[in-house]
Amino acid sequence: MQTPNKKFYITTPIYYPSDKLHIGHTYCTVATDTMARYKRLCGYDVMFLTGTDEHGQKIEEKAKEAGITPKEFVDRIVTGEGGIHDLWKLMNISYDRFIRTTDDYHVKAIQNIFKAMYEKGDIYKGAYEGLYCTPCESFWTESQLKDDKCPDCGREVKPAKEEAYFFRLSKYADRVQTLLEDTDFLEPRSRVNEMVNNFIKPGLEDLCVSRTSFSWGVPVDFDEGHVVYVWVDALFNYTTALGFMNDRYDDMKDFWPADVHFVGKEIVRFHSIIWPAMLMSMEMPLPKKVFGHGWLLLDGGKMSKSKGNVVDPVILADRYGTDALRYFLLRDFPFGSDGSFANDLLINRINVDLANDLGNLVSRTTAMIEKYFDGTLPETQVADEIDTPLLDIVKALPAKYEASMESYAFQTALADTFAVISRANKYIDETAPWALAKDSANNARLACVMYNLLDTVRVCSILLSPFMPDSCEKIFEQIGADATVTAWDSAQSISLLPRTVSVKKGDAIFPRIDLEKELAELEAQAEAMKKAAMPAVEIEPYAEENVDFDTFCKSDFRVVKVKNCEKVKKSNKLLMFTLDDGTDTDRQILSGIAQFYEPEALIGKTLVAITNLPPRKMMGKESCGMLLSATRLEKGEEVLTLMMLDDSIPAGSKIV
Ligand code: ME8
Repeated sequence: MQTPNKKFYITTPIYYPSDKLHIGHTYCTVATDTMARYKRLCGYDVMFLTGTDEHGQKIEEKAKEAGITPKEFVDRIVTGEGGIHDLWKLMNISYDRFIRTTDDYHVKAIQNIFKAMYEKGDIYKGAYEGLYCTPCESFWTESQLKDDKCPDCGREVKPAKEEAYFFRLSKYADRVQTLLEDTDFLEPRSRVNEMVNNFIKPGLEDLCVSRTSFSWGVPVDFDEGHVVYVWVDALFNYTTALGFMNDRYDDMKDFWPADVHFVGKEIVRFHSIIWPAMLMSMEMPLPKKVFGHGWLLLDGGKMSKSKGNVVDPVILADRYGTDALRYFLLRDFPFGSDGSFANDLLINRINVDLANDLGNLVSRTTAMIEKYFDGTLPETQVADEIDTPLLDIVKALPAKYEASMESYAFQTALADTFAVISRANKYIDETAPWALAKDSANNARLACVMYNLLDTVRVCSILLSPFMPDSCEKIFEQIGADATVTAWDSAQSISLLPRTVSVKKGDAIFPRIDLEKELAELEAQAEAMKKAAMPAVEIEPYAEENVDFDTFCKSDFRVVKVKNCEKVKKSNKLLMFTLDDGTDTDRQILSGIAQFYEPEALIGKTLVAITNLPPRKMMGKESCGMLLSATRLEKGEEVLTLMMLDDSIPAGSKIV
């Protein structure tokens, strides 16, 4: 049923413009776009918001490294060539509004919001002492750390102390817990237990909501030197973009509360605990739902630019088409769970579903109608009972599809639709049009078969259009379906195409891909990207003097295992290693690498040592050998990486 004038407000997270976006970011935005398009198709007046989260220490530091201002830095990534705006254009993202947290109206609104919570007494001044993760802009308590590292990103945390403002998160703990446990505010349901057990039950502490250690943020306008915590700044974007506490827009009454926020699983905590608590403080209605989707993994881990394991959506969309990529993302991975990305999955999916099943159905049907009927079907058509199974599943499809879409089960909606497409291909085999065409007495029957195929394609393409908007338009054109038979309501009925419909066979909509060739090319490209991501190294001059072979052979290189490693007291540089060198006696080596490694992180590692150097005393301790490492200059600074070997190599093995 069309639902005229009903509003639907959906958001993506606002992305950090600290690097180029990768396929993981694209995944979330494509899902949101598909949902927005589906709702528009159903007759809703949709507001689809996306944007960028431009403040914080990470951006400030990156801009400094690049030698430009933070604003110049984010402008490059957001609006510059190949930036976020370009990516969303390429991916056909139909957002209605794009917010940048550096937009004036947003900055002013955040100041107003911060002051309102302060005046209410929900924000107060105190001092913060804790462990800070700079990339995540998050303070952690000792007990929240995972293996002494940030529980979100696994990186080092640093002790930090600052005078700061706090939000009384603890005051809202009970209400938030009830919200999570007693309503379906947060989905999938499995995320509720995680939030309640890991964060709420252990005790919600008040949240530090201002920073003084950097300045790239929204200034607290009543206390110079403080900037608003980036997550307060970021979360309220969902309301400031509608005009909350500012004059730029006036859409709060129409679109707030949001129908759904789509967010990745690692930011569910911010959206399902901190966000509702702050809205409660502001006495505002809560969003109807937060949906925490899974991650796209690569080689078993989360994609990250710093690890050099990202997949570039631009390369894939350029090679295989935007729609094919959009389809793959939502067809292969269940939205609420993690999924592993791989190029062969993408290519096989395109070949099997799009080129073979859908593409072939359209091209075979239109080609046959051109061949047998010069492109236009005759009025007289004869039905047969063999048509019934196909027509029955076409009729049943929209309700199933709708149920899946309403529960964000994109994968199921697509699987069901493609089951009908496969059924239609089977119907071609069952009805054998080429046999019917041999005798003109069968013309009316043949026309009916062709008509049923076209109409099946029409219904399926309506349902696929939120996923693959451009391709479905092309299909509509080829099968002669104009706007009067491609709206949402038209998907609910079969046989809506005019009986004497004319088709226009066009180019293949989804060309088949040569799997082997493409995989090789993609791999070569990924290698090149990895290389390009490597930091530029200043090569030290090579030694001019040769060493004779016998002298070289005297050096005794051995595999050693780190049994213990600790800092040498009163030394900034030295780490003291206790090593298993395969003999019964531990070997002690001192190494001036404390600035590059935390000693605990090295325990258990397999390293390489030269063992026949004369023992030497450093800071009163004896060192028997030297550990080998790779050293180089990066941006003028010395960087060092210890040579580490596969742990399966036993200690004492000689290296020759
Ligand atoms: O978190 N697979 O920004 P962000 C799936 N600025 N999703 C992924 C992904 C992957 N491999 N990598 C990233 C932020 N994402 C904040 C949001 S909202 C008020 C502030 C998703 O650029 C990630 O899960 O780091 C998150 O939902 C989104 O991309 C933005 O990540």
